[in-house]
Amino acid sequence: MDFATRINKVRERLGRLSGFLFFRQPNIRYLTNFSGAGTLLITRKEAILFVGFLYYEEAYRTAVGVEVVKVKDVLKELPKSKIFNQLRKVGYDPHEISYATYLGMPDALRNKLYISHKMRGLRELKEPDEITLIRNAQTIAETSLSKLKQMIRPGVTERDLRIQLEYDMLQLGSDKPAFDLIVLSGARSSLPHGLPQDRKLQPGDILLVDMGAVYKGYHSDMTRTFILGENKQALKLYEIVLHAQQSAIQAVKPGIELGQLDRIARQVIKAAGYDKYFGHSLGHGIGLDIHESPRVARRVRTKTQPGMVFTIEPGIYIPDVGGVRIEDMILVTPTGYENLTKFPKSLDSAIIPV
Ligand SMILES: [Mn+2]
Repeated sequence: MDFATRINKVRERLGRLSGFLFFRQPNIRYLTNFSGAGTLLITRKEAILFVGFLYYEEAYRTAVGVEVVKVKDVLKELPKSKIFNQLRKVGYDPHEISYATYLGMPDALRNKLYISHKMRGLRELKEPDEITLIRNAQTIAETSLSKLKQMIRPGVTERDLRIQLEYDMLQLGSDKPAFDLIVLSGARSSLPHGLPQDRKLQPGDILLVDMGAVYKGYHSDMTRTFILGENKQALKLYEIVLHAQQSAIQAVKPGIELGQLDRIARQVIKAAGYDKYFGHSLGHGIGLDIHESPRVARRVRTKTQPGMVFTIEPGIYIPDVGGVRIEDMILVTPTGYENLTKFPKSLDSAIIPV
């Protein structure tokens, strides 16, 4: 990882700003290697990481290419610092702070801060090292899901499955789960982001598993839907969703609009008559955040570029009946794409005999 190049990327994007303040962890980690809490100021000449007592030791041991300054209250101390006083306009992304933090800023700080979206796409194009870490996270997830598949049978609960998945991923080296793992069965599978409960699996159930690992800060994200034994309606939904997903994936190449990918998948679902049951966007960028730029949604005009990694995850969710979602991570390559998700998803592989 070349942190100096990354900091230069920030400087190239400054435009008329004399500096930029970062408050959120993933950006700070991306730019400094430091994975704790702090505030990072990047100017044309300097890069200073402000941290409190809790993270000071970690920061000076791990941060690369920045000066580490210990503070008690960065919001009060920053505007008094010599470096800050030399700056005129300092950009920040309001998504990185809470409204309470904003209200708590002294005027001397707030008066120099300008809302800026210039750094939104900073992490959009992944370096080879980052892709390797995403692959590692995905391998952990796939190994764990393969093992979990052996456990899927009537009588086991959503919670049992979630615990096993989380345990196996941690044991295989995951920093933590990439998000609260989603394991939903029967009609509950229609809740796109529901929480696993004590419901026992039954013959004929749909089982939706949305899961991811984190490896050295980098996330993976995958959804597989299984069918326990016979369920004609589930088979039908599965085939439609799989067709929608494959249609969008096969269209990935450099220069295609991200919105176009969404529209391709949505059209397949619409043609089958289920578009009102596909209420979310097609996918999202992934990396140091589970959801990051770029968005893969209907009206996004941004064009794909080699190095982008994003999910493609169409779904159909019918209340009181159930839902099907299939999610892979796609890397845009110079000639097309690579599917980073290798876990089987054919209809045959989704059916679990009971
Ligand atoms: Mn996802």
